[in-house]
Amino acid sequence: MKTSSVLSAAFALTLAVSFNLPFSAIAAEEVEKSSGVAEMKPADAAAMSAGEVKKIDKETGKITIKHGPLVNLDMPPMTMVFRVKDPAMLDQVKPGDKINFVVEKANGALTVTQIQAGS
Ligand SMILES: [Cu+2]
Repeated sequence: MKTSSVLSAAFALTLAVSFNLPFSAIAAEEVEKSSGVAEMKPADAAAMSAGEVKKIDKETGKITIKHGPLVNLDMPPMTMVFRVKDPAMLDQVKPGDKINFVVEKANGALTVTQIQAGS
């Protein structure tokens, strides 16, 4: 071991000992704070909605989906028409498909930004 390593190890040890009490106090406080956040849901899970494709209109870039509750838009289940962000998304699905999708409000229009095969 080089002299400098020994010195920095000794310095680190000194730091650890001298700050031992404050560190313990901070750690205990962090545990208390985090226990209150445990029930939060991940944002991604809330944004993904379930639905069934009813109709596809490739010419206008629109899709009709019988959807479940849209949590992020505070919308109850219904059948409605959405725009799609990219017309190529309409090639991935066909009427009758069960899907999971993400819908966002873009320029005042409800737009489907992601589609995945659902179950
Ligand atoms: Cu709706």
